[in-house]
Amino acid sequence: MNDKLNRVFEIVKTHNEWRREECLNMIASENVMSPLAEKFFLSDFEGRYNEHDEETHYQGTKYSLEIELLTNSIFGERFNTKYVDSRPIAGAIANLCVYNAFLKPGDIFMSPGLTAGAHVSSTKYGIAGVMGLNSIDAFFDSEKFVLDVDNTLKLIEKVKPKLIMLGRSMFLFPEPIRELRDAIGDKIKIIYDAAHVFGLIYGGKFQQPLEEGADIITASTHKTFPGPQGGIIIARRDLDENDWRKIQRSIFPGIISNHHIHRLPSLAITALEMNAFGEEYAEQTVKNAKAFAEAMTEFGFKVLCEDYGFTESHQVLVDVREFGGGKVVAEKMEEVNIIINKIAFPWDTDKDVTQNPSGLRIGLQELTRFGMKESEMKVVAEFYKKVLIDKQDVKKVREEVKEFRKEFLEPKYCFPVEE
Ligand code: DSN
Repeated sequence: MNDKLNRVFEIVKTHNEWRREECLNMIASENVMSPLAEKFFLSDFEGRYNEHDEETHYQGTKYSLEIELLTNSIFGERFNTKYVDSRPIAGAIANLCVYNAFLKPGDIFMSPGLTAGAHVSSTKYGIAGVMGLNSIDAFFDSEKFVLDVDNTLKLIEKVKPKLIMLGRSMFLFPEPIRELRDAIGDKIKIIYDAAHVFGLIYGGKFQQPLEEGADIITASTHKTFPGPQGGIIIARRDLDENDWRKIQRSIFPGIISNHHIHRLPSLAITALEMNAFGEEYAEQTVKNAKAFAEAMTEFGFKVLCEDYGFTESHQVLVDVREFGGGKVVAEKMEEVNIIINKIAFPWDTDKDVTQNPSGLRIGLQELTRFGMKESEMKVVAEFYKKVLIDKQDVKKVREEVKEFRKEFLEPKYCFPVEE
């Protein structure tokens, strides 16, 4: 067989075995779909087009339109709104579509700021910068790890942003949406980037942004919400019809031509599974994050926000400067098949984000999905201790990790697959 073709097969097989069977996957932005959602991920929709505004512009689209509308309706029922659009092909693209709907080059908007956890798309380094937007960082309380409302309100008064972006990629505690909304009135739009916590929100175990005063949620559909990779935009039910039209125009013909229809059956299946199991899954995820943070603290690690209960989300943040910094430690942990990523904390600089920042951002949503509970969190934390504090032999710990993972190979909180 052609060597390169052979290598393609090998890469996929080896990767699948490694990440699905031998690793503890703890990247806070990742997850796996259910077996049923995976089964329906590949279909003829994969190669088809359905560009549309109010009208479809291709023939052969009756089922692709139906699956899109059905998917939207499931989310619409959950969030009590008719304003759902599942066409954005990524969370960052959902942000782009919203920015493009409401802002023009030079406009000022407010976002959390990179080292306070903003997604790169909301900073000058990402989509906001590419669009020529002027993104001003809100103030952040780096002890409590929440937005500093008083100073941010003063800043809002001074710079008069056209839009406020809340929600973070480093995200421990809810945003003070209600406080902001009450203080600023309804003239400035509040957008909530729910990408990381979307599954927790869907499961009713994190704040409910639309009920608390946000106008629009953008999200990706594959983090704590364990669906296919993609994005979604959901607006409050009483959003001005014109504003929703601006968003939809921004989606098509603005930003997206075709919208990767093949992911929608899996997205719909995941949403239905989340209707059935999402509350339990979200609750266990947060419990596991807290249990993991406690175990890490007991083993001597500097876990952030101990005085505030460590976390209300799927994430745990650990200051690992004493072990060489976030990059060094994340690479070290990969040697034992524990997959995590480095993260910059508020006292780091923007440059540190890609260099060697202070911390680790550890997500517990995927281990939870495979059935781990609080008691397993202690075992997982102990692997960190063995590597970083006890400096045990890496090969030995890797074998222990693989052995431990073998007990947790089936995703839970999902429908069975009928053969
Ligand atoms: N950059 C991703 C994260 O890991 O948070 C989100 O897109």
